[in-house]
Amino acid sequence: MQILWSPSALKRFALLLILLAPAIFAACAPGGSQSTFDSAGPVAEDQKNIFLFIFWIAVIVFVVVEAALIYSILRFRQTRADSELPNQTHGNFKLEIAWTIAPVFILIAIAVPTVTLIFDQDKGPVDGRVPENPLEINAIAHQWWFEFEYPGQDVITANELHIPIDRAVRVSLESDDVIHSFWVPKLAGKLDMVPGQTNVMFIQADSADTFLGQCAEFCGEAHAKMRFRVVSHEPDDFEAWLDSMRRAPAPIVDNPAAVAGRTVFAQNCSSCHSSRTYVPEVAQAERETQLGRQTIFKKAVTRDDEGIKTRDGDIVNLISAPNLTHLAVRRTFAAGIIELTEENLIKWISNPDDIKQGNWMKDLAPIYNDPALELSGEEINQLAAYLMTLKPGPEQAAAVVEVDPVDQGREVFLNNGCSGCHSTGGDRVIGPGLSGLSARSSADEIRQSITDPGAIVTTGFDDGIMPGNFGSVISVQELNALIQYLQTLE
Ligand code: HEC
Ligand code: HEC
Ligand SMILES: [Cu+2]
Repeated sequence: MQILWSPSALKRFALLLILLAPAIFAACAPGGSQSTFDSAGPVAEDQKNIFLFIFWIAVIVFVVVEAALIYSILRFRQTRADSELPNQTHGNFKLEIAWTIAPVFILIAIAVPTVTLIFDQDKGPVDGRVPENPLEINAIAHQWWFEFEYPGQDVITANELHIPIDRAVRVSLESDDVIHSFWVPKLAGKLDMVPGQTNVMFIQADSADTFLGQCAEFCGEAHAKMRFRVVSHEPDDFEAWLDSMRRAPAPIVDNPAAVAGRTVFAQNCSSCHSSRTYVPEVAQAERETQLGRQTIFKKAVTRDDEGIKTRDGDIVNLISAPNLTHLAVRRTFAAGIIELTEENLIKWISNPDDIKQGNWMKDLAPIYNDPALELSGEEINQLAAYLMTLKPGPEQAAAVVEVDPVDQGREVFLNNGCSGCHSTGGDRVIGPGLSGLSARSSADEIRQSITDPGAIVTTGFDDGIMPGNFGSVISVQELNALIQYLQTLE
């Protein structure tokens, strides 16, 4: 210690601090993309103003106190002529009253506008006025990504929140696992996302722009890589975005890799990732589907060479996961940390840990734990090619082109993970091979096998393996097409 804090070491330390100061203060630069000083909406603006008000009061207090201190040090310092202690006084009634009362007034001056603003912002984003037509959003935090639901609109997305400008957005914050925090510095201060409790906050954007947001509460290994984007649009563009999210992707043409990738996806990815919430019924069932996945995940207790397991030793291979509907129109993925390109998707699927250490996909997806299921390089390329086709197709009007129901049925079969358990030939996979189905079952029996699999259980197979929710996630029209397709399997 002696050596470390010698006067010359102290001097060097001070010099180091001075040299580092610009780097430290750079964090306060108003131009930063997450700077609270560069507010972009009324909520953040009011919060910034109250901060600046308190800041300037603090500056005045600082200057007054330091000035008194420096004055006293200089004016009353000991000189050579002083050989005795100065007059000792105990207490100065007037001074003591003054420095007790002054802080009380300062605190009142700070508390009144602060508390008023807290109550005001609870009601609405502008002057405490209750907004007439706020946009309702549910934001649900997961380890380590964000789910965004537009209640009543049948739209759900992940990691990219789209909002209209100049309109109040009422965000209900929830969490599916641990405590997270929702923070878009340019739009509003942060608020915790707590499991089992809904916190509500308003945001509002002044201009069409993209704002960076992030989780601001330590929530586990990949917390630092849990980000999101808020994209604000002119009102018409926002409605167009909502509509586009409800349109099916265009059929894949002239892209054999993507067609193959769709089957690989159905077999290896669709258990955790929804990709069809453009169908209203699927969107309405999505939250429940996610909670179902999460229920399985919450049974996880141990980990060994084979993977993560329940108390009974069953492998856990499900968890709520980002909705990939129209993934290809997003700018980033893996919760806002990497640009969305085909190359980066290949990197992600090859080893998600290379991009985001700690993510649950790597730990739980069977393709990384069961050597028999490992994907080939070609399959990974096909998956990426397929994911890049996931974007809204042409407007409904243009899409009224007649589709062959058998073709549509084949799509429904591939898109719903049926092919993960059923071959279209005679082979038994997890469920029976479906060739010759029409010879053994009527259309109504097939319908019942799909919508209520427990009702008639095929001999030689266990009940309760085929998911029971297809009746709610496949629309009536799609179901008819699916049955027509299954009847063609010879
Ligand atoms: C066990 C469940 C599970 C399976 C199976 C699974 N994933 Fe994931 N996936 C996740 C989770 C959880 C995340 C979120 C990771 C994060 O950001 O922390 C994710 C993230 C992603 C993302 C980024 C999405 C976004 O919005 O940021 C893509 C793309 C993706 N997975 C593709 C796939 C593909 C392709 C497959 C099949 C080969 C697959 N996943 C299989 C759980 C799974
Ligand atoms: C997780 C695996 C799994 C998935 C996914 C799955 N099934 Fe099944 N399916 C089974 C099992 C197991 C059986 C046999 C037990 C039974 O009848 O419930 C079965 C039975 C059937 C039968 C009756 C077969 C017969 O020979 O009589 C039909 C038809 C069927 N499934 C269609 C579908 C369709 C269509 C889908 C996709 C929408 C689908 N299944 C998704 C596992 C699955
Ligand atoms: Cu978090």
